[in-house]
Amino acid sequence: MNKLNKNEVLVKLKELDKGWYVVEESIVQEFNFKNFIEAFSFMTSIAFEAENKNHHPLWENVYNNVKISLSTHDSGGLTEKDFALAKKIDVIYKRYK
Ligand code: H2B
Repeated sequence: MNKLNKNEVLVKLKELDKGWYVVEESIVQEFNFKNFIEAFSFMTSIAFEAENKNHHPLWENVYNNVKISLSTHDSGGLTEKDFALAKKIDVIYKRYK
């Protein structure tokens, strides 16, 4: 899969919900929930999507907070796959808002 250039990344970033930011070769977002169970349920929904797309997040969970970082290691940077998964994550998160 083709690595996106800086300009393409900025264009794609605008298509996502607020809060996603670029860190080196990845996009990052933090999500907050009522409690741990909601945070974990959110992660479980993403896990099914990740398996389905064969594209997996790097993430960190502390109680009600989930920090997600997306990158395509196989391509050495950001690709369409990261933005497709980010979009899906935005949709899933709306269930908890
Ligand atoms: N997930 C992410 N985020 N980046 C990858 O490059 C990646 C992945 N590669 N999930 C996949 C699996 C790869 O390891 C397999 C072999 O297709």
